[in-house]
Amino acid sequence: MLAEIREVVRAAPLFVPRTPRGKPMSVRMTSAGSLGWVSDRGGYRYAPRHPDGLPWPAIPNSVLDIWRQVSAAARMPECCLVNFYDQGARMGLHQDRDEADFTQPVVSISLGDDALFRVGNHSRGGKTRSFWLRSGDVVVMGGDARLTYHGIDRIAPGTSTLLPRGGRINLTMRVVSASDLGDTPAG
Ligand SMILES: O=C(O)CCC(=O)C(=O)O
Ligand SMILES: [Mn+2]
Repeated sequence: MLAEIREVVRAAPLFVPRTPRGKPMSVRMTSAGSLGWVSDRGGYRYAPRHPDGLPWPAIPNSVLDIWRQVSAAARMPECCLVNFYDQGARMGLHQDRDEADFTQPVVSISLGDDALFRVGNHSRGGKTRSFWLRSGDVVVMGGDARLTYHGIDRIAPGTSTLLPRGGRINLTMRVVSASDLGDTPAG
């Protein structure tokens, strides 16, 4: 899987996304699939091309195999977002809600250093729980958990030897577009 992700990053280099207010995020990211997640002054959205203008590479088979094994979903993912965390990177609490079909799960794969994953509620605030995600861990955010707030407080440098220069890769597979079965609300 790592070799396939390296191919993705060769074709679609990691970039530093900016929040809609212009603040650089601490993770570097890229995507595979027909749509990739991007963020800049234009807002959070899925786009058919990398910021450099090239189409995103295909989602690797090893990654799709995990989706098939754990998702029990009728649809296949259209995006595999690739996040790279170096020592100081984190990701604030957020919901994944730029997709049109919340009946489909988000499936996350962790590779490399351990990360402290925080899970909250369906709205901001309230009690949260934290878990260490280790290399090889897979998290399915589906059903009632599809829209829970989540984030990464920090990574623990030096806890994995998978990546020669350390750090953490997180892959999240997402179904982005509305279902064409007509069983979800229009829009
Ligand atoms: O790095 C992680 O485990 C979570 C990533 C995430 O929540 C996201 O990319 O939306
Ligand atoms: Mn997320």
